[in-house]
Amino acid sequence: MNTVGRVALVSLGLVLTSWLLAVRADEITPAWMTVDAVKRSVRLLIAGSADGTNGTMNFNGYGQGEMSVNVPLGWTVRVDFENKGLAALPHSLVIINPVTPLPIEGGVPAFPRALTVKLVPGLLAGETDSFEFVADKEGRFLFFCGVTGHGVAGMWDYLSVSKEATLPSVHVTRKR
Ligand SMILES: [Cu+2]
Repeated sequence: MNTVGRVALVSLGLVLTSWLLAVRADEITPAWMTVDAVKRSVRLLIAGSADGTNGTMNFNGYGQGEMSVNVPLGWTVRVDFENKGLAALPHSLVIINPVTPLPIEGGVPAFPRALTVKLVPGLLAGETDSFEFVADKEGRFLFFCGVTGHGVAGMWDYLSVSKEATLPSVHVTRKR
């Protein structure tokens, strides 16, 4: 096969792969999300290391971008984070821009105060922290663990903010 043919095949493969990934994202209504449509606020209970997924480096059992939380523009987002403590690794949470490459540790919050304490050392098993911010700009952001090496190992998921959304929703690419 010539080069043009190969490039065309690879491109087709990429298109098909992204299409399959897109249609595989199922909407779920998790118990860890509470919506107050009157106050335009959403509360997320985010567990670091919720199960064994991705070597326990996950949020609510999802890593490597398997979970996408979608929030309408202008809503208040409250995050109650807990390190569930599987494998006894420390974990933290910060909302960052989807930068390339991902930070080895830490991370610059995309919204003011959108991060837990002990961002790099991480919260220990059983420790909790909360933060709240207004999703006042559109875009695709990441839930990101700031502990050294965790984010690049896949401890991240998506947070999308859009004005098209009328209510918060959660989509996952893998059933648990
Ligand atoms: Cu972590």
